[in-house]
Amino acid sequence: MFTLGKQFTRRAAVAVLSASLVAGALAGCGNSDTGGEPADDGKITLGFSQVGAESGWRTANTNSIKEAAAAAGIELKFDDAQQKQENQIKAIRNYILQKVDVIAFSPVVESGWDNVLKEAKDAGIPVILTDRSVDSADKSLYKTFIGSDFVKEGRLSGEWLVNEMKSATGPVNIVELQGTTGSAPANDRKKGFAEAIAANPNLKIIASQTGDFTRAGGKAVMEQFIKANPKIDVLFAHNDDMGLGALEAITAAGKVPGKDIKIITIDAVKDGMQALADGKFNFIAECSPLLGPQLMDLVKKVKAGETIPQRIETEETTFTPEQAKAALPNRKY
Ligand code: GYE
Repeated sequence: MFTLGKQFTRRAAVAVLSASLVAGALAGCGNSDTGGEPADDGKITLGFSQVGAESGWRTANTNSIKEAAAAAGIELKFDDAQQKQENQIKAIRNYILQKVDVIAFSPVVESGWDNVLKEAKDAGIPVILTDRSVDSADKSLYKTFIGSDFVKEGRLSGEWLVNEMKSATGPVNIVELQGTTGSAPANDRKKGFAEAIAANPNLKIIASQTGDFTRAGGKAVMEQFIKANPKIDVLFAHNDDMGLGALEAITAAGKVPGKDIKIITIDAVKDGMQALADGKFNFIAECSPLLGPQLMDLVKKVKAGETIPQRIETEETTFTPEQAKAALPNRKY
């Protein structure tokens, strides 16, 4: 049995005791008296559990977090969970044991977080969700969720397609490359897209499978889709990387991406934007990975005991090939 509570009480007591000894010593050296409160050197330690390194989006997100922490003077403990929930839970438990000031993480899947979030809450460590959310009913288990509206991204993708195909007479066969099974972006993008095309019965999703948000996954699944379905008109990929992997499968099958098969993706990382500017992709709904500066700001506010909104939504746009051409020279990631 894991006796977290007792262990923490004892450790906390030791920490307070040693902190007040330090404070006392400092007071003796002429520093102002802290009135018995533990000395606070103002340093903030953030424990961050990252999903993995599955995509260009994720690399940009990791860089943004590391750079922003350094710029804000926040000590960052960083762990890459390699797309495994068990690794994230382990990392979070370690951060609790290390008594970091704040924990932030991007949950690989939506479900199964209640226990570890309760452990953090019981230890008095605030948690911030970044990028992806959890389906916990108890919203007091975390301070805020900062990230995109994934349903909207799926909906914008579907709306573009409805307009693009408005004069199509026959059936339009769509294949879908889903993100990581059980992840918020995969669930929500699928939902938003399906809702947007629902009123057009000629737009039909004929196959839908996960490519795990990776290039290799996108390529392998697209190969199967092409083998099994002689007529594919549209690919909807839940991220750029899967779309980029699928490009290889499409070209190898002797088809022209962007023409024989129209391609819609989400993210708008540099390689995706290049494919769009080159006419290999047709449309991208943006999802911004640059969450670092806002996250550090929230960490400071949470540490200072300020109230913050329960939900902070990232601002984003969409891109056509022309817009991608214009944006590419300034694209940082
Ligand atoms: O779209 C994908 C990444 O959670 C929004 O994860 C993120 C998604 C992003 O692997 O490329």
